[in-house]
Amino acid sequence: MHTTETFKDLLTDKLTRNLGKNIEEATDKDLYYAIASITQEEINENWLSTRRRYDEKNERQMYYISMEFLIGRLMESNLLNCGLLDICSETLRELGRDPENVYQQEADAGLGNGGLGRLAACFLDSIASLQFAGHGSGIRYRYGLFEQRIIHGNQVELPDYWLKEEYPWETRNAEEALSIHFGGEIHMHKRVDGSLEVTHKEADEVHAVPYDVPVVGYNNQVVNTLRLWSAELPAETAEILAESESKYYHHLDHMHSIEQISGFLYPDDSNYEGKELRLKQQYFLVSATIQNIIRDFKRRGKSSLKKLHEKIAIQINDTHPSLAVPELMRLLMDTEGFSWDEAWEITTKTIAYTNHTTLSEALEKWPVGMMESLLPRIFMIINEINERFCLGIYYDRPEMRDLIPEVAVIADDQVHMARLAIVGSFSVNGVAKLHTEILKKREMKPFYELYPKKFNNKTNGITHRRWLLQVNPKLSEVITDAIGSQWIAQPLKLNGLMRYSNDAPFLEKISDVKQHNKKILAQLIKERTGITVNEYSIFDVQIKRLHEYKRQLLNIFHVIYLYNEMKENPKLDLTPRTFIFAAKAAPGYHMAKEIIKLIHHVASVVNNDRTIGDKLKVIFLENYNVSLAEKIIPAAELSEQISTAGKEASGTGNMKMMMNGAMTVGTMDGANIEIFDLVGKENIFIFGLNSDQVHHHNELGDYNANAIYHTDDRVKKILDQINGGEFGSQEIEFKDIFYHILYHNDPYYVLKDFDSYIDTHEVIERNYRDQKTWQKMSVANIAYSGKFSSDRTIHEYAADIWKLKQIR
Ligand code: 26V
Repeated sequence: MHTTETFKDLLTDKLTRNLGKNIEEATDKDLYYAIASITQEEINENWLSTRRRYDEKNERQMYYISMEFLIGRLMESNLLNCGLLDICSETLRELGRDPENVYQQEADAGLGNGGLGRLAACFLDSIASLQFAGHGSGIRYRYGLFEQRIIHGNQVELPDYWLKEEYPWETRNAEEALSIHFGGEIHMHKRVDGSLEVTHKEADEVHAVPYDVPVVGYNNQVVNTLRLWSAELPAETAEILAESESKYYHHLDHMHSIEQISGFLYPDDSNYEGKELRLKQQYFLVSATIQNIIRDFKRRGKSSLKKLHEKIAIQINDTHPSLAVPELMRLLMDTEGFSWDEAWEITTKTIAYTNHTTLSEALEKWPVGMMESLLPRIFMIINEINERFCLGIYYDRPEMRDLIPEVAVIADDQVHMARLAIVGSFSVNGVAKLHTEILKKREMKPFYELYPKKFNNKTNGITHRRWLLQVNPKLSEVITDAIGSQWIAQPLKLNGLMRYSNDAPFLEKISDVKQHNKKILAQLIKERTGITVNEYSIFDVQIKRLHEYKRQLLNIFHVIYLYNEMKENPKLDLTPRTFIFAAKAAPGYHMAKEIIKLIHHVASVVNNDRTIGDKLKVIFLENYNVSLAEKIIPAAELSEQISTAGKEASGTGNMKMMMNGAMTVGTMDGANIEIFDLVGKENIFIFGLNSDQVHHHNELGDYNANAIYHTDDRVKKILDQINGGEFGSQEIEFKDIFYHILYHNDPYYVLKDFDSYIDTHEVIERNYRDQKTWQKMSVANIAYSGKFSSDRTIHEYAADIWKLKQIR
């Protein structure tokens, strides 16, 4: 156990030995690297012993393959999980340094777009904290998700070169590099025993070099691994190319094109584009991971590969890594000598698939021609999978013959990746109850009929260690003072807080913490935007990627509505509100960028109107990422989860804000439904169409946005203001939004839900005025949030899909 004295000694020692500096001379960056090095030393011992333990006991292991791991900063969570966070922060304060400033020296690892990537990061934390043998496998992108700047209301994207300075948490393991092959020709040769020998000629070779990042369990000495692969030119290729000068430029060219493979993260999570580089990335990740799994399995030397599925489970995060199916087949057949049937049995007992969206725009399909020339052997195998699958239906399920074109893995000259993932796996799961039901009853209906047992639900979760304990230490303390610290290991115990829902001093404490967090956020807003917000106003928060279906537009319409009301009736007794937005738009997503611009222009009108004062403020915080979320969430009072019902698979921001005592205003969508089921209708604000209603309107085509425009004066006024340049100027107008709503018939039902949304916000306002009631609601939300710890989710995956035991 450390004291601030012993920790200070450690720091002094590190600084002298590594930098030749003393503590007084050390910059925040020096301190950051010194603390990282101290932490890494703590971690290394456990890392080694964890690996040894898994090998010796031949423990069953799980590999989570994901194109995204949105891990954010690691220093605080590593310190927390090693039991050093408090002592480290205290030491820094004793030295007259602000721990925040030191921890902020770390680059925020933005290796993901949003929910899907952050979920993968939360899962790794829970897997290690619950002592499961599970690892992550991803890509070490040199550029993470772009940095967002707003210039005159327009989003501008800057490259995120997060590896500019040394990243202290990674270890390069070049000796474990693997070769990946692209292009070339496949030659088949029949051996004397009748088996096929497959050789791959003239292929381009790429090296996959692993960089390992430790995943530290909470207080339990477990350290798992997140292995991130980097694409490099193989040394031998470099030598050949270096032979002559004429080849030198060719060499550089070739090297650049190879390094592109792990060059950047694709930033568009709303619209799938069939870009060859993205396909290369996917195969690169999958091939490196599967080769690595087989190598590890053999190195352990405990059982035959025929039993791979008894020792290994592979979870694929969405369809992005679904080439794992043909790649595992390829390796088992071409290198390990298994027959098709043997290989298929092993593969389909090893791989499990999670679906994260039903939006058709995001469904991955690769042109047959591209797949065939880039991955000739993989394409042959997919073809064979498809033929056997279609024949199977034809003969075994004749009643489904008509459906073959709808379910075929290869159809209309494209490879349908979700179909490949379903056919090639033993488990298909959705990420919230409603989402899984929609998969079974609608989107994947024929597959559900074919394989009812494969389908299952795993409602998402978030790590309460980062999203409560770490980001909201004051709230954590109040909770622990009331119910003890057991909730940290068993988050369901948070429900013990219900005993205090009528305890006035306790409610007071909860509200003091929120006020404190709001004050801190208000300071950050002031620093970053120059705007002073009323610390006692309602902090109404919508933070997530910008998508039409998430309906940031509905939120800003509410703002405009309130503004109009105030202008009409300046004496209106409105409870002051601060609307807080943060969102990145995909660089090529025009409508999303228009909505960001509209939010800014409405903000500038509202914020600068003296008659409004601090009754209404609209804040847009730039460059939403994990670190910014960590600052906003503890201060949130209202959590906007207002997607068109049926569109948001789960949502996880909803869980984070609930856990920090915010109330949800939301539709019956994704995990909102499960929040509703837990807290009851008196502790959540639900509005709008439900998913069945949305579905029926879509089916019948009976929705008429134009009719609402002509009958609801409030709506007409808002749309006309937008169209008429009221927010903006002659040059800046929002005609596209106007036309989109009226001439494309408002595909996300913004106008349809407007009335109910406005009414609900009036209810919210009345509730907020009764602070006692509001605080009680807040406590209920915290108390029931334990279900949304990713520990619960991981227990379910481990029991139902991965069949992992906790290692004691
Ligand atoms: C799709 C694509 C398409 C091609 C290019 C890059 C890219 C990157 C990501 C995606 C996936 C979009 C799906 C997604 O992020 N789903 C979200 O998953 C969360 C975790 O399960 C869930 O909470 C959100 O509701 C869901 O939208």
